[in-house]
Amino acid sequence: MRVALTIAGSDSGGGAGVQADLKTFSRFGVYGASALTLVTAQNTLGVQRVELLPPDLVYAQIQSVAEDLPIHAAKTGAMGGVGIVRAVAEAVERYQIHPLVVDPVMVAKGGDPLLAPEAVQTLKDRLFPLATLITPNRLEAEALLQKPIRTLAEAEEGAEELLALGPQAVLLKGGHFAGEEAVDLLATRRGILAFRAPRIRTRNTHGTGCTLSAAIAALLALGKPLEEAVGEAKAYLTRALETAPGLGGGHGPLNHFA
Ligand code: PXL
Repeated sequence: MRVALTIAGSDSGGGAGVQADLKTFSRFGVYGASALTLVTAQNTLGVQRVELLPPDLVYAQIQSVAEDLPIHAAKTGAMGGVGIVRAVAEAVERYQIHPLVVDPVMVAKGGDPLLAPEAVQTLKDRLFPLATLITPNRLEAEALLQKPIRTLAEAEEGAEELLALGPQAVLLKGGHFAGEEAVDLLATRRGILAFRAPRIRTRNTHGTGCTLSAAIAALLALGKPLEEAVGEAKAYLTRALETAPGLGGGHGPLNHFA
C-alpha cells in the first residue's frame, strides 16, 4: 500500500485541514499518516479559536512517521508561525521527504489567519526550495510576491516569479479570479500549462485548497507524473464541489468521496 503524510492543522468541522487530507487520501486508496501543526475550533461559519502546537512536537510527529513508514509523498497545509515552518523544513531535509506538495495556507475561508505574517518569508526561504509543487491561490500569490495579480498575463508572470523562488513547480489556482471557467496555471521549467474546469457556483467551498493539494499528493504517492496528477486532482475537485453534501450554515464541506 502507498503512504502519504499530511503536515497540517486540524479543522474540527471536518471539511478542511488534516481531516480533509485524510479523507482525500482514502478516496484515492492511499494510506494516510498525519503530523498536526495547529488545532482550530471551527465550523462552516468560521474559526472560533486557533492554538499552535510546539514546533518540536511537530518535528517529533514527522520523525515518528518517517522512522517507521515509507512516505511515498507528503503535503503541508496550515503552519501557524515561523517556528513550525522551520521545524517542518528541518524534518523534510533530515528524512528526505519527497515528493512534497506545499500548500501555502495563509487564511481560512472566512479570512481568519492561519499563518503569522512574519512566517511568509520563512516559508519562501526554507520550504519552497524543498517543494516538488507549491499551490498558491490568487490571494496567497499576491502576498508572496507583494503585488496584485489581476489578469491571466499577470498570473503567468506571477507563476514564473514564484518558480524562481525554488520549487520544482507552481500551481497558481484560478478559483479566486472572475470568469466562467476556473483556470489553474502549472508552471515548471518546461513552461506553463493551463488546466481548465467549469466554475461551480456554490457556497460549499470550505477546504477546496486542502482537498486539491491532498489529491495531488495522493496521486504522486501512486507514482503519477506531476501533470497527470494535477489534471486528475482538478477533475476530482470539480466532482467534489458538484456533489457537496450541503452541511452546515456557512461555507459547507465538499464530497471527499466523489
Ligand atoms: O483551507 C485552508 C485551511 C487549512 N487548514 C486548516 C483550515 C483551513 C481552512 O479553514 O481550517 C486547519
